Amino acid sequence: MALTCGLVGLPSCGKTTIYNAITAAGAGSYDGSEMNRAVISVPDSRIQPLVDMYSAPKIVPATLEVVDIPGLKEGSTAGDGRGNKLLAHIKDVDAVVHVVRCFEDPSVPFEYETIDPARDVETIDLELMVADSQTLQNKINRLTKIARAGDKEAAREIVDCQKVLSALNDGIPARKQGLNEHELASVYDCNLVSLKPVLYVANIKAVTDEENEHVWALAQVAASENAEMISVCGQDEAEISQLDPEDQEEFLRELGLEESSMERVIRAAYRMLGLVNFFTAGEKEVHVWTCRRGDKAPIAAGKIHSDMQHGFIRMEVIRYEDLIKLGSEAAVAKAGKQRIEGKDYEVQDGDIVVIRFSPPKK
Ligand SMILES: Nc1nc2c(ncn2[C@@H]2O[C@H](COP(=O)(O)OP(=O)(O)O)[C@@H](O)[C@H]2O)c(=O)[nH]1
Ligand SMILES: [Mg+2]
Repeated sequence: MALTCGLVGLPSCGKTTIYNAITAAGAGSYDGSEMNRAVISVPDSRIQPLVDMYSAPKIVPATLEVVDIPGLKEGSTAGDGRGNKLLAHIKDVDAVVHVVRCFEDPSVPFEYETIDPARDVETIDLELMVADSQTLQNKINRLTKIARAGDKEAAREIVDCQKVLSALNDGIPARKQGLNEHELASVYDCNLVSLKPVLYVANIKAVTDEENEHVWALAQVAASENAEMISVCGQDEAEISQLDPEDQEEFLRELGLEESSMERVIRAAYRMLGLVNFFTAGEKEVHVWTCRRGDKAPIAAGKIHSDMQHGFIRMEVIRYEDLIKLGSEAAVAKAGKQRIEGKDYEVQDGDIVVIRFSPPKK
């Protein structure tokens, strides 16, 4: 159950190009109507030392799913069903990666005459908000009947939904409305697309463009909502992603990049979604698991198996750094650095865990 990042943006902003750069999928860029989907392994420099230490023959890395969602543009959510189908795909993602065209190239046709990141972001946001308005209105209509029958909870939810709806009508995406916990709970089942966290990607021609006016404009947009922006040389990096790993490193260095766009997107997605990696390690395999920062031990255990969550007894934890420093599990235990944690423990990035649980009775 990998988390999903959905690439959105105006036609010809470079979504498929960036998708290829991130996933090395080599998807065709010609016909914009296809939805592309790939699962990428999340690199983690701690895997190899663990594999060496346990002589594990198998590695299971954490994964992230990337979806290239085409077709969103001015007016696409109004009227016919096509826009709604698109939005269904956006509803499925955990995070939105909004690709914005920041390169000038008259030979690549675009929706508009000019390059204007703020306008492009607003255009896409408007489509998301139109869809969310419909979703909220439907919920309000449904709840109104229940509220009329005397349901107080429904009446309260209507108030929250109406507040969000009216801010949407004022042009404020749900993620920028500063919703409090109980307002969020009231709209939770609507799965609003304008509420999803956004990472902005400036698609640029060359690293030297990183400071061009368009990138700067997009950086302002991102800053205004405390979102992150990264710039990616879509075309170059899509080509590099097709090379052997060693060649990739060399070409990236030539471009002045330390990390590939895949690594940068993953890092940003991890920060945005508040994800941490924890491990199970043994002589059979080293397995990387992902949970949200703040998840308690039983929830994290549930990522491994639902029985481990429901029958959770305790979690035995050692820290990756301690294991590497001291050289073996036994040495870590001897140094008194193995911990026994209970139900309230919040799993930390770099924890190596063993779950003790009682299996369900047959
Ligand atoms: N010059 C230039 N062209 C690009 C760049 N990124 C993408 N393109 C081209 O722009 C066109 C549209 O890109 P595509 O990825 O298909 O856009 P999509 O419609 O958003 O999926 C393609 O012809 C790409 O080759 C770039 O950084 N520089
Ligand atoms: Mg495309």
